[in-house]
Amino acid sequence: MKKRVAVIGAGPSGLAQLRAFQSAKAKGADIPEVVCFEKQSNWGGLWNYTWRTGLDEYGEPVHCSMYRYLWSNGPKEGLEFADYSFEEHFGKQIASYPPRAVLFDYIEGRVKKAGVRDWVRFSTPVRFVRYNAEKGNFTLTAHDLKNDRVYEEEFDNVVVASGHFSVPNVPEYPGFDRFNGRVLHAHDFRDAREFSGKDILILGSSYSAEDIGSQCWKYGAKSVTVAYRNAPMGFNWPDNWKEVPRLDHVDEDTAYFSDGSSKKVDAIILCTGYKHHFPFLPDDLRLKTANRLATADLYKGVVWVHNPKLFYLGMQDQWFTFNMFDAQAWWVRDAIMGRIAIPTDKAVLLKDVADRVAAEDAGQDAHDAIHYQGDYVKELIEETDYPSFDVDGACEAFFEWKEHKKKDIMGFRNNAYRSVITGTMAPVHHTPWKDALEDSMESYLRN
Ligand code: FAD
Ligand code: NA7
Repeated sequence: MKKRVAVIGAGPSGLAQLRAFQSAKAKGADIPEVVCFEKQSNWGGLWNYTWRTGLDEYGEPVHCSMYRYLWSNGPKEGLEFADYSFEEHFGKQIASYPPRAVLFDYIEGRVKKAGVRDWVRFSTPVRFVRYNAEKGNFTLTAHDLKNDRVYEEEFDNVVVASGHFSVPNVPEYPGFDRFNGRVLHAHDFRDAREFSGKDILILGSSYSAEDIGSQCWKYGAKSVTVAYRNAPMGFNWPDNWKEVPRLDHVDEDTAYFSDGSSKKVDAIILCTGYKHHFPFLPDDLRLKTANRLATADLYKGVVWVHNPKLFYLGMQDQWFTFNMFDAQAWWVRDAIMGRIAIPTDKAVLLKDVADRVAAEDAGQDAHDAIHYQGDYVKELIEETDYPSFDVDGACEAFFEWKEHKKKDIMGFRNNAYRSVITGTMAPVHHTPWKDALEDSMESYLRN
């Protein structure tokens, strides 16, 4: 009997897993039966935008954390698929910071070409996975939402690719319960126009704080105040943008900060990060990790050390995204197909994890972190047939990006970089980001 592999999630990570198996099949390999379970009605993961927030039409938590007008927050040259370039997809080179719809189209293009859509069971959340020690396999419980039918199936391997930027980390500060305006988490933010003309307070000092604040600024917020917990982002912000130390409390209409200052605000947006959350996994299979580059308990960043038949994709904090998920998916495919041997001594797996944690901790700054994750991507692709690409060149694009942000935080997206896959230089976008209020795919591709 053929091995059966379950993939949980059809976002960029899960789709990378499908493409990895399909590419082996295309080369003549006898691949396992692969079944991908996706709780949404379409693929693309976070890139599959919905206006919905809270619960969806079936009462399931909405996965989407993306918003209208979201443009890539890093250069596309850092994430390009090595086996499917932007030029192959769009028929030409495109500018470097594509809006969400453009990246969705690119992600979808590769898997459409691979012809793997019928490997995915849509509108089917996985409810539970348990390991059967006596049989050495897993029983997976899924819910077919359209037919409202819960069923079980057995699998030899399970690959968890359910993402970790969807379940919000929601702190509470004194006074939230009597604040007159709206308090929301970044996960529920959809349209910056809602905050046009408003004074907004943002908590957090990472990507969501930077980008949601920038969106609100771009679409006409009156002022943006960002309260940081540990350190400010420190960019050269516009005049109506201020960074202040941590929030102490709020009353009906005013926020009070730890330095004694205060600001009257209309709305509070919590850009306070996300939780690794796997309600469908029991204690012995469930990853518990901080959002970092070297995750807990994953050998090679993908193999669950406590049961090496279970794999996780994309659980790291991310400089590299799509191409790192590919590197992981190709490696996991080869481990499942017996082309790569996973050490049987658990001490070896644990040491690998400890070494990765120590190597990350030894880094001093973002520059080291980018190199660290680049080296990880290189390590994995060297062990499979994933097309080799200039990972150091991708790191260089990230370094340039960091410099461009330092120079002009509202203008960094006006820069262009060279593809490490095709060697072509991207065009400069036709309109500066801050003026490009209309960001449809048609408009973006009009270069
Ligand atoms: P996800 O995209 O989260 O996909 C996981 C999939 O699993 C989803 O389709 C979900 O429905 C499904 N799923 C979850 N639970 C279940 C279940 N129980 N059963 C079945 N299916 C399930 N990266 C970039 O490279 N550039 C960017 O500009 C960028 N911007 C971002 C902006 C925001 C606001 C966020 C939150 C993230 C951003 N990212 C960006 C990072 C993002 O994490 C990756 O690009 C990518 O989407 C991760 O892919 P994934 O497949 O691991 O997870
Ligand atoms: P991150 O990168 O995990 O950052 C979370 C931020 O939230 C970070 O600045 C934290 O502060 C801050 N935080 C966390 N808890 C609190 C509390 N209790 N009070 C105040 N501030 C808090 O999440 P993002 O959403 O920014 O980014 C996630 C992904 O989305 C990323 O990959 C992007 O591409 C898009 P700290 O810095 O630890 O002091």
